[in-house]
Amino acid sequence: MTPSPRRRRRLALLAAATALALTGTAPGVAHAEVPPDAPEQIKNGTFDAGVSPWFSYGTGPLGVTAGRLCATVPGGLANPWDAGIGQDAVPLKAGAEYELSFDVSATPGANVRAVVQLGTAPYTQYAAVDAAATGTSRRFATTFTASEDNPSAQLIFQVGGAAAEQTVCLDDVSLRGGEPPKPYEPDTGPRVRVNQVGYLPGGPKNATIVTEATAPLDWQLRSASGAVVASGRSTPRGVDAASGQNVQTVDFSAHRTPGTGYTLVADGETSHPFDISGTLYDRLRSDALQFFYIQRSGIAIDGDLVGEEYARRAGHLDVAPNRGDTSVPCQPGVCDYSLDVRGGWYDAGDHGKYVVNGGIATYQLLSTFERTKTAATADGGAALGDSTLRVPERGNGVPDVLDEARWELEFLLRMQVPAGKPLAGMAHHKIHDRNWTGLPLDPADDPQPRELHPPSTAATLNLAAVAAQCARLFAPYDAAFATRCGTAARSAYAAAKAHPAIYASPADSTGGGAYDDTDVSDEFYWAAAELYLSTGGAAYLTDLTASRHHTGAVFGDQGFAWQGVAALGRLDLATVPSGLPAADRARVRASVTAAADRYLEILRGQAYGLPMPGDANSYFWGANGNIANNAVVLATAFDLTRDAKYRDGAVQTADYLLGRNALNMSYVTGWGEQHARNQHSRIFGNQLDPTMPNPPAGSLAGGANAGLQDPFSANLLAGCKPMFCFVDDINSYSTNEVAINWNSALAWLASFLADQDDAAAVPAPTCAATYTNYGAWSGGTGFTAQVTIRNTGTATVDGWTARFAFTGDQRVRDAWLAKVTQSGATVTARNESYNARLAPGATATFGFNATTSGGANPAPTLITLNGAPCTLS
Ligand code: 9MR
Ligand code: 9MR
Repeated sequence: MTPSPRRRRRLALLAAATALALTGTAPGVAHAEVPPDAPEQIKNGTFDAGVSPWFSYGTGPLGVTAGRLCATVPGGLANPWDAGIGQDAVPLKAGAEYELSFDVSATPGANVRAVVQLGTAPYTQYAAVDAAATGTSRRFATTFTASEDNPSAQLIFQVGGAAAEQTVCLDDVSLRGGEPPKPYEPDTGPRVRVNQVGYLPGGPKNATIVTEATAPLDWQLRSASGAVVASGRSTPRGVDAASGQNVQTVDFSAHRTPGTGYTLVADGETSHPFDISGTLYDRLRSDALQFFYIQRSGIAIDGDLVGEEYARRAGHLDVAPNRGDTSVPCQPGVCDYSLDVRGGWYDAGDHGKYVVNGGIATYQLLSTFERTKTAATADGGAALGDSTLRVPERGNGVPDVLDEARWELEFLLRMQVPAGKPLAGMAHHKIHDRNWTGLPLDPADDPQPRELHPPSTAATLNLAAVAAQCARLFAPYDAAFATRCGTAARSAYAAAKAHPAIYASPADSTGGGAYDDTDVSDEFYWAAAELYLSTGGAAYLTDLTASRHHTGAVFGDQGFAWQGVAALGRLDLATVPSGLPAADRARVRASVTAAADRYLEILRGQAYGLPMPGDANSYFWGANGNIANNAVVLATAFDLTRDAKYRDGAVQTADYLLGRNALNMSYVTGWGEQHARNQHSRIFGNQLDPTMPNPPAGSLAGGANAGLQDPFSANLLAGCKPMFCFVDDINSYSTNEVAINWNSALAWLASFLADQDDAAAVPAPTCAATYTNYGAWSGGTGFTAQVTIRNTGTATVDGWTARFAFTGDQRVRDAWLAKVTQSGATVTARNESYNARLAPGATATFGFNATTSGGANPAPTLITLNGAPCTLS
């Protein structure tokens, strides 16, 4: 980093004041001349970018204090080299001249030996400086000529050997000389960029060629045997803003034949191989969902379920050295009680648990399930039923995705301030370690004290929203739990209204992330929407319609994430049946398709085909989650309209995530030829400790982030074009972390994609249906309803099954004119022998009595006949 004017002044003063300390003691080497503009070889020698890439051994943890790198060193070590602070990968050129210089202090005082050496035996020494360090920082220097080439030498400050414990601090460490360091060049493989997993037979098939050519190029699609099965000419697209590359695009959608091992050849390059198949995404759905079990806190991860490499002890159940989470106190001064906040998912690569981010992730798992009740292609939800995931709850009669969501819901409920305490009903913003821990670290080995942080309005509304979802979705499976969720949702919402502006501090980011947010109007909207959808309560309808978010622009170009959740409310109001007045509902739905149209426009403007603009502001921390969420909006527009262009947009988004991008990188572990596998994680620490696993298949990396907010990427990638601002290295937490909210977006999208099968042409409806509720019985314990279906096709239907789902705990008690069964909230009606045949234009009617304990009871928005959706009237 360029020194600030203030820092430059400080450097000049220091140089003048400490000239006497400048000594040249390189053994056996004549003093050399180093020109003033000689290149710097040390990375982050000013510590402006934090600790990375500096390491230490034999010392306390490294930290940056007042701009200097400091560590404590135990007294009484036998040798100088028994403790060290250093940097690897320092390049040396034989015969080149170098100047090594640095500021050092040691309190109370010690000898520090700076050595440039071979980092492994025989530790060949290229230069050394002995610095008598005292409590006052002084500058030392030496010059030397490198005796050999070494692309990866080590600079080490040997800090052991003093009798007393020391605090050693370094600053402005510099090694100037030799050749300018080579800029990092990622290996991006073949210049023809495809979805490395593959394409759906009836879906869009697009690729991008990186080329110097400006005129159209010939392309060939080859089968696994090498036979050319399709060919054509590419479309020049000029220089792509996001990548800075000159590119052309290929559209081979017309080739629909399933197969494995296809390649695309153009401009003398052969793409990574890919499949054309209608089952591509089936396992991605379960992989992406499986991530959550492996991230669980407070339960041993069972290797028999997910493979021995992922087996681990339960984390944070107060078994030493853990110091939480069964009775966690607040930060000093925040509260006078402790809470049992065991369970939940670890948020990301750290061991923190945050209500705000837990909220959106839980919402998306619940929404993945709820979609099975409202979307025609979800086909009644068999793929998301019980025993579809490898979780301990499989076989309990509850869909596994709900079991997984419940693991977090139970934690979120525990974060609510108990009755009788100040701010009762609010939710604590987060619970995490008092200080940051190093990597890797098995959760069960975390020795840090755990602390509850103050309640916040945002966290409280996240709890209200997902607890409300919980109330309606769990009602058919576990009435007691649903009731507990409903009670928590209402009390949290009331508490948030009573305390509408308690914000998490942006500065509260020691030992955990801040997740700060000072605009909670969107959280209010989302929570009111979910409560309305579950209860039908007029007060919630009043609140949500009064919110500026109800009619405002909630689907921005850059998508939505944990901080802006109005879109979650809007999506659910568009899809979940409710009593929203028809005109308002139509407007809500139109807002989703308008957003989807905008995302399609953006996608068509990007030569890599993603629904995200190409400027640096669109590549930010966790942008892959937002990109997936824009695909969720596209997918929802398809579910609402059955217009294939929206489905195609969602499918193309997957292309970007799975390899059709500037880096030729699949961002999903285990998927594609070249995939991210070193995401920042204390659990999946394989890159640092080979006995630990890589992230499991189906883990989504945060993705390219032009902000480069971690020192590793800041050093390595400075100046990168937005789409190149990513590195698959565990140190790069701002480009390459795992996180529950990114995987929940992937899981939702993957589930949608899996449901599209071959992505064949969408057939016109061949039935119409009416659902009539004849009203509640006196006492409100049940109601009577009737469904009429009409064959609007041209062929006779011989034998029919009609299906729809209730919103909450409604249960069919008895039925007539069809054989009616119910599983969860889903009702299946099969014809009787006397009404099995429906000639074109013919109708059949059946009716039922159902019980309910209350809550919203709207007419379903999806009724299918033999699996195909009917138009509703
Ligand atoms: O590991 C932490 C990661 O989960 C967070 O996203 C990130 C930002 O809050 O911080 C990481 O922790 C680093 C901390 O911020 C600074 N010291 C080094 C920590 C480990 O890389
Ligand atoms: O996803 C979060 C991103 O939007 C923020 O810009 C970033 C910095 O505040 O924090 C991200 O969240 C991290 C959290 O603070 C700590 N756990 C890891 C999360 C993912 O990196």
